Amino acid sequence: MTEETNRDSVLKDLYSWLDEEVKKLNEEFDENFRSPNIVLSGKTGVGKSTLINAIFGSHVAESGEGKPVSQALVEHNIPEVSVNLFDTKGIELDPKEREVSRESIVREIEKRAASSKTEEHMHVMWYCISN
Ligand SMILES: Nc1nc2c(ncn2[C@@H]2O[C@H](COP(=O)(O)OP(=O)(O)OP(=O)(O)O)[C@@H](O)[C@H]2O)c(=O)[nH]1
Ligand SMILES: [Mg+2]
Repeated sequence: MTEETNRDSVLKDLYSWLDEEVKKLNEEFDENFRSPNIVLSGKTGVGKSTLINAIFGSHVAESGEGKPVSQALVEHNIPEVSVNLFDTKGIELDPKEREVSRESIVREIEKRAASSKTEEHMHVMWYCISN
């Protein structure tokens, strides 16, 4: 075998191995990210709970104005929509209240990150802002 054909053969094997690996990663991705976990954060009253209700097309999260409504991190899901949405206590001007919101989110992310199952991890954060 010449040096050139030997190199071609090694490259062919390498491409075929890479192809298999990418296929496996894609399969794993499709399996694990069927239902991504998304945590919503943002200032009080910005519309986090309203956005969750709009995505699900049903009233799952309490919303309203005037005073902070959502007081804790709460998971919402419905069988028809393949996402798990996590509503959170809004970020307030008061530093103590703000810390309560931050801590509850960090605690949830860390708890989930400790799992060996990637489908249990928190995958995305939506930081909601108002214009
Ligand atoms: N005009 C308008 N009003 C909105 C929109 N999104 C939310 N609202 C209103 O804003 C108010 C607050 O909405 P919520 O969804 O309760 O806000 P939140 O971020 O969950 O608030 P907290 O739970 O208190 O932190 C409600 O009266 C909603 O109807 C929007 O896109 N446009
Ligand atoms: Mg809310």
